[in-house]
Amino acid sequence: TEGTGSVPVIDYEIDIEYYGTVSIGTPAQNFKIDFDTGSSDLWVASTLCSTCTTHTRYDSTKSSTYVADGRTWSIAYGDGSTASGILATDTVTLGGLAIKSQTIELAKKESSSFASDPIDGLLGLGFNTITTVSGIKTPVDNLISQGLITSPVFGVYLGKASKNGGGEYLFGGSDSTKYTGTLKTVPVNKSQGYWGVTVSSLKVGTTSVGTSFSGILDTGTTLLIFTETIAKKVAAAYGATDNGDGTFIISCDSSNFKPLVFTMNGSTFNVPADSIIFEQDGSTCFASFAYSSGMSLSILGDVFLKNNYVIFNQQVPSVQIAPSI
Ligand code: 0ZP
Repeated sequence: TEGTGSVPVIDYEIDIEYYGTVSIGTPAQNFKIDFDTGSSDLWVASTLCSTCTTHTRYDSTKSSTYVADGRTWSIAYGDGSTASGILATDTVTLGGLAIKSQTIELAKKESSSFASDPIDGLLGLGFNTITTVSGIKTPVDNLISQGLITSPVFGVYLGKASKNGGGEYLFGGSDSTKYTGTLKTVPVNKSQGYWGVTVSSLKVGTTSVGTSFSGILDTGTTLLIFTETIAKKVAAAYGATDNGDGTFIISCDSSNFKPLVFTMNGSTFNVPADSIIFEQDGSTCFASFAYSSGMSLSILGDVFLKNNYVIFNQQVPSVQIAPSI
């Protein structure tokens, strides 16, 4: 299709994280990159990083299109992971679309959490108001301004390990083979730089467990993260027990579970019963919902997104959602 770029993503360790290939430089150097709608920085491990040995590292001396910048950057994520380094620009290729002079962040340091993580870096798909260095254009901004995509959208399909595994990010369009039913439009609040949505009601089957709360659609977060109050109501409805650290133990038999039903802009979207269990460790099962103490924002992470195809529209801003295949 003209004006679109498709990037297949790999499902890492049973739906914990999804990453695809992004090429940087001339000739292309290929990296495993986590596409994150919860942040807006594009960074990659570099040869300036002596501890990034488990990763493929970008080498600026091997790229004829590399341009130094001189400024520094540093980022800290919700889970405590951090990275920092210097800025540069280079050509970045996403699903065959070559973005010229994209600002890239070269990591000189990464927190130890990345050592066991397969990803070489992240590509933020949030709004440019939350880039850690102000005034930077995100890859999606440049795809639009450089005329590489005809529509200011990207479609996200995250597969499930229990089905077919990987997924697909489609820049510039949506893939109708990846969803069923009708797309429903939900307005987005971008005031905090995230893909913010209002959940007017949350139900376990027909039991209400929450009304009118703010959430964000975040591909970089594995689970569903609620406020402590909502998470405890959801847990009670599923008979799950609090581990005291924000996670819950749940029955390994989901056959009697009702789906978790989100209402947004008058339409309902489900997380089905089998997705309420996140993982099984022997005879112990962990729930796919959690809470983060003191957080007032809920996060609709991969547990929601692997069950619902989402078309993110940066221009309007809005999302269109339909059940995934
Ligand atoms: C994750 O979801 C982890 C997985 C994870 C973390 C903590 C507890 C878990 C329990 C069960 C299952 C998964 C858990 C992602 C992850 C997956 C696989 C390997 C990993 C290795 C190292 C580190 C993370 C790994 N992290 C969320 C997160 O921070 C947790 C969270 N807590 C969100 C609060 N909110 N995700 C960020 C992207 C990650 C960063 C991608 C580390 C992988 C590498 C962001 O999407 C979160 C975002 C928060 C915001 C939406 C409130 C953020 O930090 N944005 C940065 C901007 C800075 C705002 C300007």
